[in-house]
Amino acid sequence: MPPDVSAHGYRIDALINITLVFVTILFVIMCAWMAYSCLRHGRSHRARYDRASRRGIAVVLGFAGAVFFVVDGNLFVTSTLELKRIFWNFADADRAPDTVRIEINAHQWAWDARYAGNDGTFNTPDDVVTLNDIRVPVDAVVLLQLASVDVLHSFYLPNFRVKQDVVPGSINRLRFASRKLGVYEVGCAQHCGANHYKMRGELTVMPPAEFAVWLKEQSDEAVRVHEEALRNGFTPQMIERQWGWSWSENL
Ligand SMILES: [Cu+2]
Repeated sequence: MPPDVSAHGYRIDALINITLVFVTILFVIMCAWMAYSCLRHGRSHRARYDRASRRGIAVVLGFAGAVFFVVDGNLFVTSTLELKRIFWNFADADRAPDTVRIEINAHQWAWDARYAGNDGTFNTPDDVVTLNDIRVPVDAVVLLQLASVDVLHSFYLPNFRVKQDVVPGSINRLRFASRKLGVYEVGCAQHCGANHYKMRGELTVMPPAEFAVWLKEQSDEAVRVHEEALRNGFTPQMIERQWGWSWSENL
């Protein structure tokens, strides 16, 4: 996996690693058991069908049950708790004062991103709209609302260990926080058509001050472009970047 640069990705990695340890231990036990059986029973006697004793069946079921309980049980309990506390805890992210909110519009085959702009309100002419170019300040909690205009896509940030299906007709959410400056891949993790492989974007993690300057400049530019378009006879409905929605508070 690519390096983890998120605040909570280590939780996912820890879960994968501990599962890998369990599976490795089981694999070694199985191999040793099979090797022992082959050596012990090789040609020394003829194979024969054997109905196991009640005790034998109980031992096998007990062992299988214990494996299931420990390996799958750990996966289930840990992931359920962490989804509730962190990854799907959108209420806390929405309440935090410095949360960065972004609307993502997926389509074949690109990611549009929308920021509220200088007025702090979505779906207004000063919104900052980008194509395959998402920028966030380092260390801030980022809350996304994701929509699709055509087919199923999946917003995937491998370096942040988060992934969320984007479903036509509904708005899904995703939260993450970055802890390292850099440029990271945004991928689509659902096969969404012939050019699915091209559906990639960049997530740039910036110093907060630089991010604020960028957002302000882009918002001013958006207003200028909007007014120019109107002067040139475009109606607001004709302007391509007019796909936003009011930030949905109750999802
Ligand atoms: Cu896609």
